[in-house]
Amino acid sequence: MAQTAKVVIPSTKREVEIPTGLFINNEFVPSADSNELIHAINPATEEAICSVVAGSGKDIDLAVAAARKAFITTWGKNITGFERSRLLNKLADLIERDQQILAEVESLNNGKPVKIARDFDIGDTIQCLRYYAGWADKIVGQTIEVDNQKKLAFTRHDPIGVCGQIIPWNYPINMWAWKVAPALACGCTIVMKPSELTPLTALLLSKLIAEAGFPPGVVNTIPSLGPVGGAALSAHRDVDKVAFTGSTATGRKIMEAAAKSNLKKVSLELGGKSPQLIFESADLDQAANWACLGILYNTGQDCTAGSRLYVQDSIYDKFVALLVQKAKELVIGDGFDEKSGGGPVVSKVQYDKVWGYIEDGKAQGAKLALGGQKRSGKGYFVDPTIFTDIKQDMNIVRDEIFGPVLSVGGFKTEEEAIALANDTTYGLGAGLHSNDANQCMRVSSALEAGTVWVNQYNLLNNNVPFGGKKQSGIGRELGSYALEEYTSVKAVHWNFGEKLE
Ligand code: TXE
Repeated sequence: MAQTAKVVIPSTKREVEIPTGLFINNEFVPSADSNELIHAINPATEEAICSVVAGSGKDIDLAVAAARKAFITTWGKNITGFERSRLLNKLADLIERDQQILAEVESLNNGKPVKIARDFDIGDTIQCLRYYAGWADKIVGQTIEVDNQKKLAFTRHDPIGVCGQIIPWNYPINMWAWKVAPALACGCTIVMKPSELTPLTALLLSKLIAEAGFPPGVVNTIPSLGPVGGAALSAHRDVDKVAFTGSTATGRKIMEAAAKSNLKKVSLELGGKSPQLIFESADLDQAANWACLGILYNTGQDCTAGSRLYVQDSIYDKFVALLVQKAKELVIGDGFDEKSGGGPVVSKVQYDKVWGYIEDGKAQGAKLALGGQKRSGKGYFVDPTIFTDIKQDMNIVRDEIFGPVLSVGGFKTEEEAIALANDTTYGLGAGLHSNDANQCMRVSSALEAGTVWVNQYNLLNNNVPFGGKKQSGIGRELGSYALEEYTSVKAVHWNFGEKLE
């Protein structure tokens, strides 16, 4: 097939040339042994955008070999932190140059509004690359006193090696940056597998990798089906680490494949069923704004989506009315329509999954306070949906839905609120709203989650760690903590005076 596809952006009629091959050694190439294609779909119209090569297990082998060669020749320990920093900054500059085009292609393939992709997803991506560019020349070990007359020990934080990175479709560019930036800063090389649902921007970013001047093989990109390319990477014996964001079910498979192959290091950022608690002292108007952002941002396709909301009984009715009023204001529509605050869900599979849960909620006796009606016409649109009168054992309360569906329940006491919030197998995010500082401290300490938001929700910073407890994951991304995921500590014991008799 052709090595590029010409894609027309619906709003501007701009023609964008998208590479459609596998990216190995800074070149776009066909598959070594397969004719399979991945068909990218616009979820707002259900129309095909273009097709790209679907990599095979053999292609993963070739990409891993390229990454290994780069690791031991041009990258790894053969390049200074200063140079890695320069290249990361250069990449950030190129992404900034192409910010609008990348946002348009992201919107086309994922459905999210262009302005959100541009200002938030890609704005954050540029900052993430620059943040880790800052770290690249500051990755240092320790000198440890052993016997200052005769011996010394020191540590080196070596790059861990070749990293397999498997990312999802909800923030295709952003998840790419969260994985690529710390890995490159630490001196690792990469085989990236984007989601088969949203491969296009990863291919455009790969083009920028070559333009920035990264040596061939440092970053390789293999769009592929999960059970093919993702499974091959997780089971590969020459991959030193696999970093994954996606479902808990797939995370389990990846960890198993890592254990059964070469015990590669694994970091997992998985699903969630995050609670938001609204206490009676809270600023209700603000709390309602944050609660809406918590569940409706990215049409609920967010691993920290605050999908369970518990409200203190004394303010329950008032707060639910406020919440419904605010949630109604969000316009879900085509990502190229300026009025849209949210887009469709990403795929038919996701659409059917979300509607399956809405039907479950109705059948299991939850009360619909908003939404719950399908639209006619094309596109995988789901309007904001709020259920009240929930019970803890309902499917909508227990399972990750990954759509704009909120379950609201009540509580009397702080203890009850904490117990309800922690009653889940997940532990990714949690939020609380209260104007009682002591209560904020007590509750934030008791919530079982990797991230707790107090009087806000869902906002992250590149310099603050992010990750999960319980079945929401292992390891941390962002901040200085992510550097630990991509380095291996070597202790060197040095004898300069002790004689062995
Ligand atoms: O996820 P998968 P799916 C949740 C969300 C969603 C559900 C299913 O609830 O509804 O997962 O989505 C790759 N070995 N999240 O099916 O399968 C796959 O190709 C290795 C939460 O899309 O986890 C893709 O690149 N890799 C989440 C990536 O895994 C495999 C974001 C994610 O897909 C593989 C996305 C395998 N056997 C979904 N099978 C979050 N935490 O933000 C698939 N993959």
